[in-house]
Amino acid sequence: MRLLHTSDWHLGATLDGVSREPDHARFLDWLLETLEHEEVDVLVVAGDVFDIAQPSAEAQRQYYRFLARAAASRMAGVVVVGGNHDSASRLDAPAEVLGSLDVHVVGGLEADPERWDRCLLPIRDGDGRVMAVVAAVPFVHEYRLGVRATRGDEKATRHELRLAFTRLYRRLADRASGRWPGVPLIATGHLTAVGATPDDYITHIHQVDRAGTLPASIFDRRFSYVALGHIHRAFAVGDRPVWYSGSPVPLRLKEAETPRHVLLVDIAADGEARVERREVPRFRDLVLLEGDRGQVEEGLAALSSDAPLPPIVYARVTVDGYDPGVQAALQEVLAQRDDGDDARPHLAGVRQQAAAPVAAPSPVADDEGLRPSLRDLTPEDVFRRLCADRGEPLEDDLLAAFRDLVGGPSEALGPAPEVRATPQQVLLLPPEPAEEP
Ligand SMILES: [Mn+2]
Repeated sequence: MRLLHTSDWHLGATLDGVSREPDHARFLDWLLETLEHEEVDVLVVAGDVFDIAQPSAEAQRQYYRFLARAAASRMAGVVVVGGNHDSASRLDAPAEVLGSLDVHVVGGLEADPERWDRCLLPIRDGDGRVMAVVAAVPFVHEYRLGVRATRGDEKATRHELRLAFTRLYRRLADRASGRWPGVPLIATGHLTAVGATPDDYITHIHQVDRAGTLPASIFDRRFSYVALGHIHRAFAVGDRPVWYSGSPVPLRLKEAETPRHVLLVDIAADGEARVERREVPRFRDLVLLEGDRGQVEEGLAALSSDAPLPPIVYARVTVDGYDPGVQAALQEVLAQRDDGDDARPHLAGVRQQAAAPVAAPSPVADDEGLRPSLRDLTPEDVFRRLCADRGEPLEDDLLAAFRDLVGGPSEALGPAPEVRATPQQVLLLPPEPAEEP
């Protein structure tokens, strides 16, 4: 039996205002061709189908159109589970209609273990024989498993979390092997397992385990293969047939640095799994231009790409002092290019960085000069950044007026240090791509 494992599509995603809809359209066309060409029996989508819990009509249309085409193919079935970005109930809503098309959706897990059997999906061949059973486990918050963070005893809580997941997968393996003896078992999951690197931007989707890593041992050994989602890079977890497929469309600059994959998995009748990475074609370049203003302008003028969609460009311009003309100058370089409107690169983010590090700490820049998440900032921090970006001196009476308006001094970070924005400290920051894998 042949399975194709993919995850983390994030349909509806944008990158600094640039819609990735054309990227996803091309990926889904390619995926359908690959499913056909490779004679795949089952497609498994391991969560984060959509980028946000309330996806646009356009993103939903893309999803349903794909499912309709997949259902019309020779495949025996499609399995879709919810990720941390998906709304479990929204994904589950059309489950019955989709089920009649052999598209099996499990958006969320019920709290009652008696109802977990819903996750067990027998995949039948043309003769109605069960080829394999998929234990379709979506993203599961620990409270669903009865795990609570106990303050002061992290080790015990972590142990409890691992135990809870181990029990979940063991129970599903018990039930599946009881009902369909001798049939290969496959599981899915949307969680953070060991093996991620800092470049993978792990987010801690479980409150009780800030280390964020679950070992491969939580997956019962009766599963021939475990298809994971959440981390956006393809790799095996330990030496078990437990894999992340990664995101097929690079959703941020870092992801564009490594090839994107789907995984083709052959499962023998005895349950032995053979995994092959299949590289997804590059539909668009995400480009970083670094240097002084002249170098970046030159780079932008000379930029070429053989990918079918126009590149998305980030610029990091080294400046001696804040240069208010950079953005406009780069836009002008773009306008001078002779590509048609459809082929012109998108300038997604322009950041200025001081040539020499500035000694005084500033709320504008964090340690690495990276843009902190908006949720780490107080309204006052944002106001200070705005003033700094615009070169407005932040006088005491202006600050007082601002505090008056928003109702007192900012609280989240305590009293902000007294800082006057000097040009060297100003960073024009590109909105970085989505925060979470
Ligand atoms: Mn994701």
